[in-house]
Amino acid sequence: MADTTSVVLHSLPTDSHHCNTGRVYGNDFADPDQPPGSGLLDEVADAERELRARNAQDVGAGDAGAGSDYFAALVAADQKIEPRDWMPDGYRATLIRQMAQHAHSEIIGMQPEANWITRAPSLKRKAILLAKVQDEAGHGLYLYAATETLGVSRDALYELLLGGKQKYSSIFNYPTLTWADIGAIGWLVDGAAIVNQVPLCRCSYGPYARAMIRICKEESFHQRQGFEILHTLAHGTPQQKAMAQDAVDRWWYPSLAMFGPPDTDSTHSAQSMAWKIKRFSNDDLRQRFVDMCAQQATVLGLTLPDPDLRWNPERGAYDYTPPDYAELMEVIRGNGPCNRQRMAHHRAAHEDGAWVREAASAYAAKRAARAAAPQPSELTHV
Ligand code: BYC
Repeated sequence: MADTTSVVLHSLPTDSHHCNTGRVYGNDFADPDQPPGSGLLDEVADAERELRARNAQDVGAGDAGAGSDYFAALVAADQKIEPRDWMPDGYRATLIRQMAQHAHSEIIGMQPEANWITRAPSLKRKAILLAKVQDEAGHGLYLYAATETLGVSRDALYELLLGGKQKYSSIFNYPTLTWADIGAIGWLVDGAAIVNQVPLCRCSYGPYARAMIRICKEESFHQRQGFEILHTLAHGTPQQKAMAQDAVDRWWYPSLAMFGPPDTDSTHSAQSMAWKIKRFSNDDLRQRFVDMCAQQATVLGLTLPDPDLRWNPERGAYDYTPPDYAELMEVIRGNGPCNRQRMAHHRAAHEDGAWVREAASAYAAKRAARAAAPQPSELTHV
């Protein structure tokens, strides 16, 4: 392997400890061994170009008679399945499950970060964090809207979440104990999220792929802000550096677990990959994330809490200690450190918001009634 660290360091602005320029970290980081334009954001741009090109060659609405043949042909040709197209029940159910879980994760994911809005260390940090948390709400809304195209209402999805019948990502069941956790979430959690989500820009279901392109562009900013918080702390006082290291130590393994169970235990991967919903397996994406973070940690001046992390020239990847999958399963089952707190908070927020929903419905009904009523000009002609 080339000495990537020196290349990474080389592109850091040497006189700036704010470190918010250059293409060194997060999703703009391209492997120096690869040609320019091979970073994660470049992949998003490629997926967007491909999507537009494919739209231009749209093959038209599915013929109900052709049914499964037409669906299979679309998937094989890397065309997008649209809501109007015939699709197998299992494909629809898988998408609803994954997309709803994804939407719920964005919304529940606002909680651990919102915990620090009132205690952000400066006005600038507060404004950035506010914007980020609002972005997460926006991502949830894009994803709920995309899921609704599959014939399920947002209210129904909310009920499934509140009733514990649908999940959200395990990662949001861990507490944010210090300000450095906001940096670690941005760097590691948003970093893991984007590694997982960039391939979803090429998902076979059109509304999901399109939502993911927009989300990935925004996630890139999220990861940068996390990296920058950690970089600032890691180059601050010894206490600040220790706080940053402690946050990375606590968030590393839960972030690795976000990619799901190992491939051998993944129940949905094979079918989801055959349908081109998922494009890579859980373990392949986890490896990609490890390789990305191992280099970025060096730039931060922090270490990843894995004594066995080392470059393996034969595999062309880092060897690493996998997360504790038994812990992942416990968290998924509802027994993580914050599961109950997150759901209780979400339930209370939902109930508190009832008056907003009622007011919005009353307003919509009033507008509809007004639109249906005869206009004054029509009355004068009678
Ligand atoms: N947490 O067969 P598998 C964000 C479940 S939010 C909980 O491999 P699949 C952000 C899985 O559902 C990012 N459950 O499943 C927001 C399945 O259970 P069921 C969220 C998990 O679907 C705010 C079972 O385990 N990202 O970025 O093929 C602030 C077996 O797994 C988890 C997404 O949602 C987990 N970690 O693959 C900051 C991405 N892992 O349903 C950041 C979209 C597995 O059979 N989702 N399970 O009962 C995916 O890409 C896939 O669903 C997964 C799992 C890779 C997560």
